[in-house]
Amino acid sequence: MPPHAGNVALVGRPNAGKSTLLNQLVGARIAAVSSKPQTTRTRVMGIVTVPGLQAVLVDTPGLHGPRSELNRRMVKAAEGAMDEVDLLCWIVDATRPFDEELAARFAGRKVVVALNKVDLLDDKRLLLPLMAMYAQTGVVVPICATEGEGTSALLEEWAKALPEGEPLYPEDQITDVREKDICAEMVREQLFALCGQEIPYVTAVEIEQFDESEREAGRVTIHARILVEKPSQKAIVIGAGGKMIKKIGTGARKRIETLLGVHVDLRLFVAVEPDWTSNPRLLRELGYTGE
Ligand SMILES: Nc1nc2c(ncn2[C@@H]2O[C@H](COP(=O)(O)OP(=O)(O)OP(=O)(O)O)[C@@H](O)[C@H]2O)c(=O)[nH]1
Ligand SMILES: [Mg+2]
Repeated sequence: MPPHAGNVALVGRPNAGKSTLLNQLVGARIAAVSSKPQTTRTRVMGIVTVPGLQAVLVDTPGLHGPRSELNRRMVKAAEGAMDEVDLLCWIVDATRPFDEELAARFAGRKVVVALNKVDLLDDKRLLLPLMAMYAQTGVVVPICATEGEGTSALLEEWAKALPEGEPLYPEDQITDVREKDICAEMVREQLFALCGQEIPYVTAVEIEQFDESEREAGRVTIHARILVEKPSQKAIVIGAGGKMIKKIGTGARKRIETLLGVHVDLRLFVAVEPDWTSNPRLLRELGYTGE
């Protein structure tokens, strides 16, 4: 069979497991994952190369009803990605009822449906009626993104749906996201994991310094600034006696060290920027484009 290659957008509702699937397929943690919805804010690119297929993946923010300017840009980033790809892979949470609204929205598009989180279904017979409903939209493949189950069947369906073509990227390249941007995502992931319900949504992370001058010697120094909207939020992120910020730093440092393969000296600073979720200039500087 001639090789197939093309662009695939991972789309769906917030929290369906899009970023988990991206990380699983590229074999590294390049996208932030959390149990809270709206973790992903921008497009994250990953590359999967297996015999006969190279899929260039775009992980997108979940499709949701936008409230703030930041939310609006997130949805726009997802919609923009949808328009530019050869194939949509709709990631569905199998524990949720059939999603009529998105099914209608994707009608007429080339779609493969990944029915995710099947490990959470006590009774696997529940899968059949769901698969039948999603089959109206595209070929359905049940998967468990956290364990990687069903992913080879998914890649086979992608290969069938993508045009014939030679790989565009070297087979060992897994992303074109800058290391610096992945590091910011890893700090943001810790904010989602550790900071309660409100804080993740009012914080952003900016890498102020990424010093690789000692990389050969096995050391990289990173300074990251965590933006919040109010002084009270700054106090929460820092925590009593600096405990919270320390935890965030330790968690993020471990992930970044795994990614870079060197010792990382990570310093975190917290700054109040009252209107960062609505200020176009700040949003642009933070990489949230889509005016
Ligand atoms: N049990 C189980 N949990 C999963 C599976 N896939 C993802 N999850 C969990 O679902 C939650 C959301 O995963 P994400 O990958 O962040 O979801 P997302 O679709 O990228 O979400 P947004 O970026 O907010 O749109 C996390 O807690 C994951 O660990 C799965 O196959 N089984
Ligand atoms: Mg995500």
